[in-house]
Amino acid sequence: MVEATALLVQRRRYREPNLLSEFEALATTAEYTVVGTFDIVSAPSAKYAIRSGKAEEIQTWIEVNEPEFVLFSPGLKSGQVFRLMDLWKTEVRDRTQVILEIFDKHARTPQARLQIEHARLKYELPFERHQIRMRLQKEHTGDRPVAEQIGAGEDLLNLRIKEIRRRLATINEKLKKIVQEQKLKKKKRIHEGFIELTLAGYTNSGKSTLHRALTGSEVKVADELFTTLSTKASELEMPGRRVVLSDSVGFISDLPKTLLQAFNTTIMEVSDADVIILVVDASDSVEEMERKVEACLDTFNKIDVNGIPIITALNKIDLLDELEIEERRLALPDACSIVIEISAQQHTNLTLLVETVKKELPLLHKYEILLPYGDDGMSTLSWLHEAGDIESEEYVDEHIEIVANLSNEVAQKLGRELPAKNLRRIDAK
Ligand SMILES: Nc1nc2c(ncn2[C@@H]2O[C@H](COP(=O)(O)OP(=O)(O)OP(=O)(O)O)[C@@H](O)[C@H]2O)c(=O)[nH]1
Ligand SMILES: [Mg+2]
Repeated sequence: MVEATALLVQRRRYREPNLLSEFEALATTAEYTVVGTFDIVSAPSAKYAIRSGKAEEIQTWIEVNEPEFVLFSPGLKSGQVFRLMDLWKTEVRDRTQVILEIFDKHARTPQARLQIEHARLKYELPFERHQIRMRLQKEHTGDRPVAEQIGAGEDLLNLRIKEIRRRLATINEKLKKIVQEQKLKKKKRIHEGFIELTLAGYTNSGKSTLHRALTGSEVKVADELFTTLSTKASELEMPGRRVVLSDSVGFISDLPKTLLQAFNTTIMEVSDADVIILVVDASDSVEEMERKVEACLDTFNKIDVNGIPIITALNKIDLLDELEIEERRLALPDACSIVIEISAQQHTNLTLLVETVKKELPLLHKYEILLPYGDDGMSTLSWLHEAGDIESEEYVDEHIEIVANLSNEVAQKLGRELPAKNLRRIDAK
């Protein structure tokens, strides 16, 4: 990690939102100390990404203040990075690189480590290509004919590209295996009658805090961006239901393409949910909250969560008064029709949130179940106590007679274990 001083330069078009404070949060999370900022409103230019006049103005600032790095948002082309470094005599990194550094710092699981390596290799390739070409141009003074030298350089480049391709293939292979294992685990959970509840939302909105509050898990919470990179599923207590709650990677506007590709499978997991809890940070300004909710809904559209019920948890209300909460509630788009105001940190309204989730879950149906005495019957009974909502339990001559409300998944699992006459649905169909 860096711990170095940095100047932030943001270029955006007229009407594009000012994301400087978010860029600053990214830089701070990546452990830069921000010593200055420029917000340049203009169309992109080819040479420096900003107009030459502006680039020179920044150069003067750099000469006076001597930051160790210049961080540039949005992403830059490799040629632009090198030209700006030449002009400013300072190391230049773009937003993608900063996000890569954060992901690198936070990647704990083997899956996240592989995903980040994948993203980094893809990101660095054009830079390497550019660097090798530049070196060749400088070395043209040698004895050998230029064409021969360029040929040798191209060989070097091809070799490096081949090497990267090979490594990418190995990573993909390893990731495929991890995803297969996860799918197997998931299949097992569905088979056991678990319902999937997933936390989604912008990075730093409080998903992990809510996960801890609801499940007692030990997932990491921090006032940083992208603290969580891999999915963690834990059981959530809900009488009559078996529910797992998943915490996962947060969303951000304009997530660089290389990272989107690398983390695609993790992000896609949201679309497997039975119910989504969209965690929204209400402590942001109304405009900022709207922008972030929009970015989340965009991501939902991309990964196709059509038809999955969404419950919006308007989080961090401990930081607001009544009026401010109402303002934010009103600003939420139509897609957020079910809204519960919560404070994950103070555990405010969490029971109401769970009750609301319960209403959105697939319906329970009433069954009469006849369980035989003996070990098998007893182990099914103890499982039923967790997986179903038992209304009565009577010990009669040949079996235990149970009336319970069951989800379809649990009833199906029971149907696989018991003869048909021992499981009968008794509510109106
Ligand atoms: N005041 C207040 N702070 C909260 C609340 N919920 C979360 N936070 C704080 O918000 C910050 C981010 O919380 P996390 O739970 O790590 O957020 P996250 O959505 O998991 O973030 P990433 O994993 O980085 O995407 C932490 O500093 C939390 O303490 C809340 O209800 N009230
Ligand atoms: Mg988190």
